[in-house]
Amino acid sequence: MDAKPGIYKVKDLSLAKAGKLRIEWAESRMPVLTALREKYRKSKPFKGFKIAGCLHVTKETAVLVKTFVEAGAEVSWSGCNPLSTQDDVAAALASDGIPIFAWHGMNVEEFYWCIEETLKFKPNLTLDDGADLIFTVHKKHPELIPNVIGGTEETTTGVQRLRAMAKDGALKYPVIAVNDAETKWDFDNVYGTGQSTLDGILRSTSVLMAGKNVVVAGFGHCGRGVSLRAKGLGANVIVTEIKATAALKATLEGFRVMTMDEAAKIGDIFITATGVKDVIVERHFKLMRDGAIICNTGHYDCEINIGDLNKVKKSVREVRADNEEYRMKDGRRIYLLAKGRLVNLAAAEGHPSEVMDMSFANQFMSQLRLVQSRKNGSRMENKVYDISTEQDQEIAGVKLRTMGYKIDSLTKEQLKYIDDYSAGT
Ligand code: RBV
Repeated sequence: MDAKPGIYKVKDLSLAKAGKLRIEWAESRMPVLTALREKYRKSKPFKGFKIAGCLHVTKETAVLVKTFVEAGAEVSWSGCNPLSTQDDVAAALASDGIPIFAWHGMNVEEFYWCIEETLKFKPNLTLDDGADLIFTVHKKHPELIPNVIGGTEETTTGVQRLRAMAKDGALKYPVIAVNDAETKWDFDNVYGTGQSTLDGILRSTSVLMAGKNVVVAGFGHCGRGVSLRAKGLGANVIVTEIKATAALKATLEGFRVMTMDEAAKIGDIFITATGVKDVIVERHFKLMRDGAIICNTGHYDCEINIGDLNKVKKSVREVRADNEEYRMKDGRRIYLLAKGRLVNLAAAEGHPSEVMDMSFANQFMSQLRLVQSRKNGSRMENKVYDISTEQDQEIAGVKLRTMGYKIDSLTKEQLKYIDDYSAGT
């Protein structure tokens, strides 16, 4: 471990060179974020503001962090999952003098220690993926709250919890729900999760997807993306759901819908994408075929009940990186990927840079909105804010342009027509 107290703690600083190359590669695929960097490099709107971030330390996140720094911010960063840190990227950030506390394979105590380290510089802004940082501020460091202008949240589960906090009056500063932006969840959650989840499964198993019964638990944005991509590789996709409308959508996309109790008997690969705990439990493990592969792509590692799996197992051994074979008492084998943590980040590299480009442009612009609200004295309430339609359209517009596409725009007459309620057939 390489560490400088209060400045960084990463696995191995000598990985910095490799990390820099990886970050450069991501940067070359992230034109929206780099355009924002160019735009604010001179004016430095974040000058004098400190951002504490808790978000997967990946090559894409590094591009975001460097963009904040170029725009004048002071940052301090931790990863938001014990298995998602890319150690070479963490080393590269540390060697650039960015306070970073993250390494792959940390335990839960170390995870919270890292968050605590990032809070020592008394941030004005928090940036979360999964809300662990903002929960720590609220529960353990209420003394920091008067200093905080607001925060942003990257993912579905985090936003859900923050909305619950706001409803109970427990949220003590404004938060912007980056996840709920159209340019985030209709892209990152669908195509990002779809591709990176299969990437994680393939890297840790190298199995043939064609012809497999792939059971996807949850048909939200993420589950839909995973289902579509698995189908594209020739899998027979089965969806399990608890929400009637989502299940109905899955059937009309051509997927079979059934309960997990039924699916457990026939699945070859199980992927949880629900945001809820105990989706696969003891009785399901008892029904599974020999050789079944199970993994999770939801934010927390509680969707597959690993305590239950340990209860019914006879032995366990690692057979490949991120792939553990659980042998049952009756001799069947079940393969658990990435210890039930998000397989796309733990066993692969997370979502591709092109899609994180839009998610992180939303992060940047939302943090900027919080700073500007402070500068112009407009008071934001202690609630969860959505990002604006204008921001979504701006980000999508820049993305399209950088991809080389042009679109039409409405004429004055067409605009008038849309609002004209006297017009009929
Ligand atoms: N996620 N980040 C990456 N490559 O940096 N990949 C996925 C990356 C985010 C994604 O936005 C999702 O909402 C969150 O991880 C789940 O923790």
